[in-house]
Amino acid sequence: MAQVTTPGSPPKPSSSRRPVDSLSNETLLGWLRSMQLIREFETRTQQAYQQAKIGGFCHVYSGQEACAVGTIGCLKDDDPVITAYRDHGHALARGMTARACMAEMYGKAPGCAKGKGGSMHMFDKPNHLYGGHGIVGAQTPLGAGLAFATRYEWEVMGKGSKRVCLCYLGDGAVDQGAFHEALNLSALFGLPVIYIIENNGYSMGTAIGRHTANHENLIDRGKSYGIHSVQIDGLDIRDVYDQFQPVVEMCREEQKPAFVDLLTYRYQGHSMSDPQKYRTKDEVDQFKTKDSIAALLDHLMNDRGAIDEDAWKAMRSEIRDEVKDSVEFAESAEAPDVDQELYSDVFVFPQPNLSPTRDYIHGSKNPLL
Ligand SMILES: Cc1ncc(C[n+]2csc(CCOP(=O)(O)OP(=O)(O)O)c2C)c(N)n1
Ligand SMILES: [Mg+2]
Repeated sequence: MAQVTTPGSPPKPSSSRRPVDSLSNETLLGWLRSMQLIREFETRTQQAYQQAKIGGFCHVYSGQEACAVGTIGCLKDDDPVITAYRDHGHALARGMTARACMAEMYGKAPGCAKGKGGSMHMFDKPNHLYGGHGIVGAQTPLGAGLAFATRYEWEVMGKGSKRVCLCYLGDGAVDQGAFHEALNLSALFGLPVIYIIENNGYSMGTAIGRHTANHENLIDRGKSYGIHSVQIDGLDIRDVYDQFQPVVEMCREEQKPAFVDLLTYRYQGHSMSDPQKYRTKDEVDQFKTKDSIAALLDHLMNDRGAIDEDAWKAMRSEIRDEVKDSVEFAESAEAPDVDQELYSDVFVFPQPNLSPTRDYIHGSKNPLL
């Protein structure tokens, strides 16, 4: 059996007074709530999938919550974010409602992509989330493109201010050619994009040491393109903040890319149909002893005195209600209107004999007719 080799022991912030200590209790309680919301949401997602209410591929984020919440917690509201298919956590962390996210998975009309994308395609333009992408590594050139657009808008068109794009990918995506092309162009053009490898040690059932060379030094990939590269413990949200915030500031100010190897672990199988023969229960249990929600709760309770048992119980109960409501909402919501939606939001205009919407696409006359 292959041994998982992450998380390792990335460097910890050294000073006793840490940057995260200057943040308010309110901010850290917000992180706790957000992480617990994702955990609860994913539990319900699995239940709904097992009841065949959700179809298609579905990958849950349990265990990795500190990655999305901690890194998005360092952004401004209009910084673009793009990710792979394990995307429910990023969507919720970016501000999508549980209702829009759950309805999307149920394939219902009020879902964030009108029920046409499903679990792997969470899009939320008002919150600057550009997916949810199912092809491994495909979002990396798109992340470079988003960063190019922000820089062009600010520098050439004189609109808005400097922005940074977060482009998440799994450890499996670092073997893809498109990823290397994206890194090369980002360094060459000075694109403000941070490639965040959510390194959970596995690409489906293949341990990282079996799918990529020099896996213990992933940051060498970034460095080889002259890109500022750091490794961060993604299980500890306070470490994520302390080490990621300066990276965001550097990219924003200097308008150039960065690379982050964010060490994490997923508690559930790769997708909903994974017998997990490639790892032991002991290994999973060992990582659960370093659970990121438990660690933040411990800090807030015992170091800051910002929450007590009763308040934590109340927070969890409120979150349970919010997620339950999202499930009820998704179950009772309407499915998309097939006549209206099947051939809209597509790049290729439908054949005249296939769709009643052929004359007008997005309210405009179909130019092919
Ligand atoms: C180009 C491509 N090849 C193969 C697949 C099948 N596939 C789906 S997920 C996955 C594993 C990716 O693992 P990783 O990038 O580590 O992300 P994680 O699931 O761990 O979040 C593979 C190989 C795919 N979707 N796209
Ligand atoms: Mg992985």
